[in-house]
Order: sequence, then C-alpha cells, then structure tokens
Amino acid sequence: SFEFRFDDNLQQTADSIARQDQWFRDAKFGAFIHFGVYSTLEGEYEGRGSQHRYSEWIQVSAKIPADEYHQVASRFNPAEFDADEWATTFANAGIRYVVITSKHHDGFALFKSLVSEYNIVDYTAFKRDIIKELSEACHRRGLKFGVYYSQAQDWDEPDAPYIAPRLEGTRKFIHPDLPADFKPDMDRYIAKKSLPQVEELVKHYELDLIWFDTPSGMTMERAKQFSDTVRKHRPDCLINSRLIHGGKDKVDATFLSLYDYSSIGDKEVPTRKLPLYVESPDSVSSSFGYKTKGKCYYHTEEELIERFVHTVCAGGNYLLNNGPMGNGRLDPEAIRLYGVIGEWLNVNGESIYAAKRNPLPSRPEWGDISASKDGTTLYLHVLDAPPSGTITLNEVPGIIESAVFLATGEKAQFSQSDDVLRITLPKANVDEYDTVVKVQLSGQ
Ligand code: FUL
Repeated sequence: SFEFRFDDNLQQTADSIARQDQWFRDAKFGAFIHFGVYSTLEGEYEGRGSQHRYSEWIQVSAKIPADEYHQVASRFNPAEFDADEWATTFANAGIRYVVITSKHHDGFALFKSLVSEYNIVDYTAFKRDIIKELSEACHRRGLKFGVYYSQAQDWDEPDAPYIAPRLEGTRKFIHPDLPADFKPDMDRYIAKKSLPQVEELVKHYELDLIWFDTPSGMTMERAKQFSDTVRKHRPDCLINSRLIHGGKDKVDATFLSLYDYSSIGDKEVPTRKLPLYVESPDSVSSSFGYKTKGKCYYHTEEELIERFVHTVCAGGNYLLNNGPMGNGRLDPEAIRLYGVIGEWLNVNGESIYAAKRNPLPSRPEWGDISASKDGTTLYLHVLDAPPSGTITLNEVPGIIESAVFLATGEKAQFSQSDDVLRITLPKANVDEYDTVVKVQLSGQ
C-alpha cells in the first residue's frame, strides 16, 4: 500500500519514512568526492582534452583508447591516501555525510570487485580498497557514508549507452577494435557489470546512501532492478533520483517507490520550492575531479556560503564536492574552503542543521530565511546588507517577541507594524558572509 505524507509541504513516500531519512533531512551538509584515475591526469592527456569543464570526463573529451587509459589506470597509486585524515577534515568542517565515486563513467572501480578486475585492488600496485577504508573511517567519526555509482554509463564497456547521442561516436575511439556492425546492448551491460557491482556495494560497504548517475537509457524496469537490489540487501540505504529521468518533479507513486529524494542539476542552486526533498550537488571549483590544466576556477568562500544557505532555505541538502589529488591527498584549496564554511557553521549552525525551509511566500531581496523545526523561530540570513542598514520582512506570520544576532547573542533593534518587520543592523554585527538574525514568534 502506498500513501503520500505531507511534511513541511514536501511529499515523501510512506516507504522513505520507514527508511528513516530523518538523518538526511537534518544533515544539510555533505561532502561529495570525485576521485579516480582521472585525478592523476588533472584535465589533460598528452596535450588534449583540457577544454572539458570536468576533469573526470577526460577519457571521452581527449578520446583516449581503452588500452591507453588502462595503462594510466594500472599506474594509479594514491600512496598518500589516509581515510581517517579525510574523515577528520570533513567532520571538523561540520559535514555530516560523505559520498564518494565508487565507479564513475570511466568504469574503473575504487573497491574490490569480483565482477570486474578493473578495480583498484586487482588492477593497481596500490591494492587498497578505498571505499572500504573510507566507509570505516567515516563511520568511526560519526559521519554517514554513501557512494556515487554510474549505473547507465560506462565508457569501458562497449554495451553501455553514452550520456549524449553526440558522444556515441566516441565509442569507436575508445574501442577501435569493435566490429563495424557492433550494437550496444544496455541490458547485457547491466546484467554483466552494473547491477552485480551495485549488489557488491550494498552488501559489503555499510552504505547509508547510494547516488546513482546518470539516468540516460534507464527504463522503469531497469531502474526497478537497481532499486530492488538496494532495498533487498540494505533497506535503510537512501537512493537518489538520478536512477531514472524525471526525478526532479515526478511525484507519482511509481517513481517515488524507486528513490528517496531528488538530486537536482549539477551545481544548481534551488530557487523555487520543489515537490520533493532535494540535494544540490555543488563543487568547490568548476570541475568535480581535480583539475589544474585548462580552464578551471575555484568558487570564493562567500559564493559557497551563499549557495549553501539558499539551498537549505529552499528545503534541501548541500552536497559540496572536492576532487582529491592523484597522490591521494585532499586538495589544499578545498580543505581551506571547507574550513571557512566549518567556522561559519560553528557560529551559525543552529540556523542550518535540522532547519526547515523558508515558510514565507517569497524570498527577501537581502537574503533568505530558514526556520526551526517547530516553526516558531525564523532565521533571517542577511547575505546582502542593504546600504540603509535596515532590512524589511513582509508577510510575517505572527507577533515578534525577540530578535537577536545569532553570532553574538546581542539584541537586534526591531519594529513591527502589522505583518511588516524592520530590523536595524549595526555595522559591528554584520558578518562578512551572512549575518543571521534569530527571530522568535509568539503565540504560535
Ligand atoms: C554528472 C557527471 O557527468 C559529472 O561528471 C559529475 O559526476 C556530476 C556530479 O554528475 O552527471
């Protein structure tokens, strides 16, 4: 039997509530990690391919034949990888869950797999199981742990589809020996590799979440095989919507039986209220995998905090990616950016963790709004303090009892007439990124 529940105006399945996704809704801040063979190439292969914005796309963007990419893979040796150091860095930055690429589109697995020897343990001199080590380290630190898995796209497998039809031609470059009349067979690929690898992951890695990507070619029947496999072995493991197309807005029962929440577009900041609980996959830089060659830029801490705040105020989690370096160490600039966010959260975390989305009809010009679980407290996030020093909030749903600056505990000067609230921001209390004013409503 199937029913919708209205929780904070977000429809979720009865099933997903049984799977206890509350930790996920309270967590708000996750670390995404794109790590693999491509991390050693940093966005370029023999002078080719640096134009693609994502370094993990190097195999198709530089048209690297499978046997050459295999050579690069066999030399992959992230000798300085230290799972506890990674987990500690994330935990110290206020991150509550970690999602790492267990197999990206290049087909190379970062875990020991009996299904395909194209994996870090069997194919490299490094021989360690990154997914196992990181899962254990995260759980030791109280972080939830999940993996990204590219279920429908695998450039190493000729049978797997390509994300965009324009890339279909790439198959010939990667697999030059394929017979001219070769016809890819997605179901053959799923049966041979992606479904059994997903089964290995959910059986052996204590997953709290699985992040499928990408939905190309996934029919309802195919998606159901994956979803059923996860549910069977790991009933509490959450599933994201990139299992199948349509995940953002489809709220019919069949779709909602397949996944638990909606992953929105890459680096998309939600600006409108969406029908499902969402997660926004952002990155500290313009790439996901580590990239130093060709076009690439980092976001500023201010941009990241703004995107984080807007995501939470729209009703979602912020999954902020970093691309570790080929030697296994975290990117120092990523560490710095996570650290700044962590410091900001030390002071302002109350307005983020477990917060509810903006309950008012619209978003104010000067920033955004989150709310406490019981709805009696509003957190006003002043991202752009107006030159007048006064912020105005319309359509306030009650009488304001008090207003204090979250960072200092000092009272804020306010006045209310009918449903319009005015707050004066003294210069000294204005935070560089986001001044949070905690507003208590009475009689609620
Ligand atoms: C996309 C992928 O193609 C990118 O490489 C990256 O993994 C991003 C999060 O999802 O669909």
